[in-house]
Amino acid sequence: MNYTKSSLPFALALPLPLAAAGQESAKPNILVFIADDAGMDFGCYGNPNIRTPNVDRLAAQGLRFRNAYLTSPQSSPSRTSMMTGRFAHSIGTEDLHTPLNPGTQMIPSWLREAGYFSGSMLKTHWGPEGDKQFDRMIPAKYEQGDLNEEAFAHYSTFLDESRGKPFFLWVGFTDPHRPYDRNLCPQVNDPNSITPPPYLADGPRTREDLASYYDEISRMDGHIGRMLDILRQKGMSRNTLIVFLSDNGMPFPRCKGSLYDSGIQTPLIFVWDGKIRPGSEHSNGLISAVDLAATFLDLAGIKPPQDMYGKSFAGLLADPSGRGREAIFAERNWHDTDEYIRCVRTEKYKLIYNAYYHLPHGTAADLSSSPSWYELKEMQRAGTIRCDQLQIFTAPRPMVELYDLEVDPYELNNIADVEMHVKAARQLAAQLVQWQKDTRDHPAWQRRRLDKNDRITGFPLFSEIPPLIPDCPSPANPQEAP
Ligand SMILES: [Ca+2]
Repeated sequence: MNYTKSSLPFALALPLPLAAAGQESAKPNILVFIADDAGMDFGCYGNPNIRTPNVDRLAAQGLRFRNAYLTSPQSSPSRTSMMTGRFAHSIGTEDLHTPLNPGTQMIPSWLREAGYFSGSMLKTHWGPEGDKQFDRMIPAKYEQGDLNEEAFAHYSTFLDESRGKPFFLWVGFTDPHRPYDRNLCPQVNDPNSITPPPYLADGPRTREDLASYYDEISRMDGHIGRMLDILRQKGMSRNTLIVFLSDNGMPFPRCKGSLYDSGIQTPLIFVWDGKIRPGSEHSNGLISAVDLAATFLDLAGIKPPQDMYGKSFAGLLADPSGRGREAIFAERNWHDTDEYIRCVRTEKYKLIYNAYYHLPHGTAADLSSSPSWYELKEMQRAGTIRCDQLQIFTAPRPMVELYDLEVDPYELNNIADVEMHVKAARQLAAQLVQWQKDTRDHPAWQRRRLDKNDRITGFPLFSEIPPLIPDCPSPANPQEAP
């Protein structure tokens, strides 16, 4: 266990005594806002061009985690992992769209034992076995590009219904997931003010594509502001822990679906009036989303199950100077294209293992039909594409990638074969293998799914999710791990 004070009951770790909350319940309400495919593009995370006043205000009111990472750059694996405190491959949800298995508990099940009333609205992506663990599935939908009025009314009703009990409410926005329609979303971000990351094209179609993504983030930001106003008007803010994060990186080439930081780093903000110091920041070590479940259970006074991988970081809410994890782990599996990628990340290094190194990087279908993708392909045809931009189209690719994140934050310079880093690479590879053993990861050769889309053209090959093909022929000397 790595988190400072994480073995202590949360109340003992707080500098501000819970008694100060008067007659309020010691168990906080927990309100989670989760974006769908948002990267680090928020004003409070250093993007000077995007308009996110409400999320920025949350950061000013609470604790902003600088180094938080998801366990997968894909929606359903990431969400089921954070909801169960385990890695997706440990619970059989590692391939996109795979529903939770019967009997696998998520956060609301455990919280119910502590007297919580739970609800979920909008995107879930864990399947019916997850849905039924909530007391309420709150009706809400987008109409004409905006969240309908009924959504806010039902949200308000849920809050009223929860009175007398602590609540756990999960709000899964579908912004800024593709497809984008600029006519259906207020255009509040200027394409000309955007600087694309270096691995994308700096052209008009990519800038317009990024502006559409920014606009959907801004729309979600407005919805968050409105929901927080309703919470405040009901006088329920004081004992409510508000959490904001994303489920995977932005829906652009080399981001969502990749294990680069652009795929797995997430904004993570915790706000709790009177308990978390406004404007505080955690940057000492790393945070993994696999620890969210244990943290919420800790705050609710519940001991996490023994087989839960995640550990509580509740102690950091009171003392953000405490140490986070030394290393985080993440995985990428089938997502329109089959993959078996694993990574370990420390503060300095990231080591990535690509089992299918003979193939180009598998890209999610919504990205390989995006204007940003086509603009890169045009540059490739014209011979103007740079090597780092070409990387996702190249095969074979490296089996092992190693990046020095202190000098190469975009992970463009693979130093796996640079002698001065070989010792570190070996240590990280050993850590990765141990994690795979500890979490019962399957070997890469054990089973496959067919690709749904061509890896180079993005052309759809199948309309349905191809079947899992278990018991593939094993190699002569099968390795359990890389
Ligand atoms: Ca997503």
